[in-house]
Amino acid sequence: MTIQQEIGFAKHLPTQLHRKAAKKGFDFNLMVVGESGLGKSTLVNSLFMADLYPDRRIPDALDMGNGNTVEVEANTVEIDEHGVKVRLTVIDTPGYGDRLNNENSFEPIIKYINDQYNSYLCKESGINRKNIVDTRVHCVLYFISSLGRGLKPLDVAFMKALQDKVNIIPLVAKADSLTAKECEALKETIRQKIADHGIQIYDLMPVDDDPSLEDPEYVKEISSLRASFPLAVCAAQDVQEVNGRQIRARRYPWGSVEVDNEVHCDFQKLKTIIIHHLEDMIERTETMHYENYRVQCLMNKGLRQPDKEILVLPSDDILQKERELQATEKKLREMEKQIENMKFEMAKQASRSNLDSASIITASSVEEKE
Ligand SMILES: Nc1nc2c(ncn2[C@@H]2O[C@H](COP(=O)(O)OP(=O)(O)OP(=O)(O)O)[C@@H](O)[C@H]2O)c(=O)[nH]1
Ligand SMILES: [Mg+2]
Repeated sequence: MTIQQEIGFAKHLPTQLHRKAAKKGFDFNLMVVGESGLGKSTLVNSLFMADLYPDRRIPDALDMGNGNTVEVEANTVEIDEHGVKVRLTVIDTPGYGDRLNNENSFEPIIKYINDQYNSYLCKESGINRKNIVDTRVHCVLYFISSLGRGLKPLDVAFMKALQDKVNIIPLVAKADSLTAKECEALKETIRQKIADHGIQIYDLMPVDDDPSLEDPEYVKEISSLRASFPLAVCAAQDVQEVNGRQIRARRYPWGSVEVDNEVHCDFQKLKTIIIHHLEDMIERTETMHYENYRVQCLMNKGLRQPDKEILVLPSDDILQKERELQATEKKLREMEKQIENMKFEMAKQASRSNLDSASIITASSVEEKE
């Protein structure tokens, strides 16, 4: 694999994490959510798969039946860059919005996210906690239509349902259908709506309170990325020849939209965020979102009434397994105690027999002297 084909995880991880990750490897799970036909499957394929497998033909959305994603589908690729192992899982979800009643569109997505927290919680309370594969969703790319006038009520409802569970990065999909001016206006409307509805989106790692303490390059990068939210993306799977260069582009009769060209869309910025802020997203998932879930679960197990909206109870067989694990752990602890007791008894006996032989020796030496 040549340098250009690398995704860049290794280069941007702090040395400490680099060394740790190099040894163990770590998981990063990225989910795409949004209305049907906005280009979710195409984007995730362009984002990583084509980089990793330049020679592999990734089926076009139209090659696969009618192209729709019909169920939550997770694909994992193992990336090894300069000894840093990343297990990257991309979770593609079915688009919503094309039904009259979209009430249940949330269900499979929220269920998937909760199920991963739940299984992590169960594994964490089991005996073997060392090699847990982390399937928790660390980031959701939320696709907003470029044809609308901002956020639809369903977008608002969806993002509100997700905001306490995952880091959301909002995207304007198929940005190639907008002029630069239209794109900026739509971004502004979306930013305004997000603020009006109090929706929590992923806030890039904050710079130090005193920006002069930070690396000026870093401060510049964060400010530029923040100002670009929601990122306007377009995607294409096919590699085209544009001006003698092989690039991913959408070709139109009047010209080409280059996916990786920063002037044409924010695709590169999205890649930068995922790569540079991966560690931060993993940490926030652990310390904020998973912690919320864990606390809710604990409260639900008897202390308080469950929060109906957030909680999905562990299923009966998972609870049963958890009970079995706890029983095994208890037995092990009892056995350990018994072994400790036996050791103690043996040591006591040994010291007693030592004492006895010592007193015999002393007695016999007294006799000898006499
Ligand atoms: N103009 C334009 N078309 C795109 C873009 N990305 C994808 N498409 C096209 O849009 C259509 C739908 O793309 P998909 O990737 O299947 O969309 P999806 O969001 O996964 O759809 P569902 O699986 O039904 O939710 C395909 O014909 C793509 O070629 C884009 O950035 N711009
Ligand atoms: Mg799809």
